[in-house]
Amino acid sequence: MKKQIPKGLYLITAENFSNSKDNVIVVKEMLDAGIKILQYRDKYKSKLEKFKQCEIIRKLTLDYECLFIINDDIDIALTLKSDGIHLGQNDLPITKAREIVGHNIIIGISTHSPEQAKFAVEHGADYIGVGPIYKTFTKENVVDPVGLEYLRFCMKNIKVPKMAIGGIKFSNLSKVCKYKPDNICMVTEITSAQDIKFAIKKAQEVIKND
Ligand code: TZP
Ligand code: MG
Repeated sequence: MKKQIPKGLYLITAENFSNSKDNVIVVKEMLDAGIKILQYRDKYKSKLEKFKQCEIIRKLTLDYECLFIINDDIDIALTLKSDGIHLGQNDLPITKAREIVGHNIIIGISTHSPEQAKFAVEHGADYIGVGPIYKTFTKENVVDPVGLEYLRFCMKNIKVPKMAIGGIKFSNLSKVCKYKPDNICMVTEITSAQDIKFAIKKAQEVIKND
């Protein structure tokens, strides 16, 4: 069965911005802090290296009851029975991805415009990424920031859960929270924190109270 998407902080791995720690170490710290939705994302490793990390993370996320989404690699997702996959605008079209993964797996789609958001939902996306809200240096070849206006549009017009992403830091978190997205994604603000557990608790407090 397709799992429910928990609201709140949505975290993504970024080994290049993790103070020389590997993704597995960082994920353990995130899980210990109580995160409930995690995406494995790594643009630099070989398939085998990604598979090995995901294999460990799949076990950990089951133990901690954390939803596990894999970016890009549908084959790894199917092999390890992740809860979902996340695709961008230049990946396999959502309808083709759905044919492969079936209906018990969550598909999240990154969107950057009202047209892309509507298209994703009409073609069966279970949630959409909305961003980048602000400028980000985490992702290569990223599109220009879409700003909070696009988040406002999605909150008003798009039915599936919305995940705000891109350049979200403690300095602007409250501002984004005001729009009440279902999920808020902070990548490097968390992965590069000296104390990941503390950073997660702090973010969760802001999200809960705003
Ligand atoms: N997709 C859109 S922006 C982004 C991704 C994966 C990176 C966001 O990273 P950060 O460090 O929170 O700006
Ligand atoms: Mg992709």
